[in-house]
Amino acid sequence: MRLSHYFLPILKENPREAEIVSHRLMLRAGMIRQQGAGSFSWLPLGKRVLDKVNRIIREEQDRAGGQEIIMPTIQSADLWIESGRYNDYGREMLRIRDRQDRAMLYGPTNEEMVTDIFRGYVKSYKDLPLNLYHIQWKFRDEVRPRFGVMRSREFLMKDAYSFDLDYEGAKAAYNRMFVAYLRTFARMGLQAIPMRAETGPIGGNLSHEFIILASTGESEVFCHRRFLDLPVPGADIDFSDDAAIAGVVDTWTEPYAATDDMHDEAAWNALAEADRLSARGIEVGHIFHFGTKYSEPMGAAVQGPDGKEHFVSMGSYGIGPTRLVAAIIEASHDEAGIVWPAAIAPFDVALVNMKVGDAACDRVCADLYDRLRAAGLDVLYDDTDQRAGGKFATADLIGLPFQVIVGPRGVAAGEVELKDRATGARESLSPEAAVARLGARP
Ligand code: 5CA
Repeated sequence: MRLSHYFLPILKENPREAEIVSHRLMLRAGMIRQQGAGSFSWLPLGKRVLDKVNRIIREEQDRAGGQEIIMPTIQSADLWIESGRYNDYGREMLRIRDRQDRAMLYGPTNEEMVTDIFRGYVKSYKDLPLNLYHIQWKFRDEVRPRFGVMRSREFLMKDAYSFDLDYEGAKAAYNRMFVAYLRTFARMGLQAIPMRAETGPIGGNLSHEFIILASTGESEVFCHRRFLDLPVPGADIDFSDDAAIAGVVDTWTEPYAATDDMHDEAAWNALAEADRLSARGIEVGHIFHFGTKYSEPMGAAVQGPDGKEHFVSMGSYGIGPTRLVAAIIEASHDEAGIVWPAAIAPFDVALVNMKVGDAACDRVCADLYDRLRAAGLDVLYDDTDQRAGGKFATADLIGLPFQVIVGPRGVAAGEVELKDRATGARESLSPEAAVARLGARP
């Protein structure tokens, strides 16, 4: 992509409304635009990151046995009356009337709708286990939307729903999602810690939140330092091996970890002082097992091997991709701007032409642009007539993992400069060597 043609509305000044660094940097880097209280448009640079985040989420959901669907944002109140949640959900739910004066709502979550899909088709235990997920906009009329996309009213959620014959099956389904989450966040360069959690309006009695440690997090969290070194399973983990998956979950639930609502002072005090890690955290994922809470009132049952009808045992599993983008920035930035982990960077390389109009610089850049792309890299080519200082500031602000800087003096010597955004390390090398180096990266 040529920057001269790219819609990247960079802000020079710090926006006053932004209280935390991710919100400030997302506005400054032209990733998002606020449209109303807790409502944001995603501009091209932001949309690219969101797509990369969603792609990793999808790959890991699919690997763990999930099947992607897409359900509507607007739901009929009838389903929620059936489950008994319509009145309980409270003022966070946006209630709407259509032209026939039917009660509708903008979905804050989809347990009822997916249970309705299930009961319409699945009648036998032989069709289980089943896990259906979608990535769809949600609306929650939060009392205090704040921190940009971190706590907004309209936000994206990946919500998966599992259906099993009995508790044992449902627990195995829960475990698969647990392990899929460990992999999902690790692939994004994040250290996420699973913590026992309250279940709130979703319900049930088994639940974990996945928390990223960051000083701007909304909740206070307490955990054992051992979490920082626990291994995350590789891509070859066998999701059909219930015992192996349960083993991973045991390893990751054994050390102490709790958010402030579930904190147990006695257990905490029993830890050696040096093992205690108390910090602030951001909830990026939340998984729930709630058994027959929805299947029973909504009549979602299958015939078991015993010939009898059984209400299915269910769980739901959420990740907030829009919040995740902000959380990644909270975890990875410096004074100059964002430092994207390679897997979710909007482009791999910024190609900076320091002297547009200089025949030699233009030629080297055009050639590099083609060759880097031919090597499979996403390149943002700064071919604008901005001053060099401004170009460097933009490249640092938007945080692409590498910068290839092409200036007249270097070109005369047959060299360009390669800068690693995360470490700041710079090195001069030939254009060919730069292509070879960047193209060889995994
Ligand atoms: N149905 C269940 C799981 S699918 C559910 O709704 N869970 S949740 O309420 O915990 O939300 C799931 C995830 O959505 C959260 O972990 C968080 O990452 C994201 N999320 C929730 N509320 C917001 C919000 N107001 N703004 C941005 N992301 C949010």
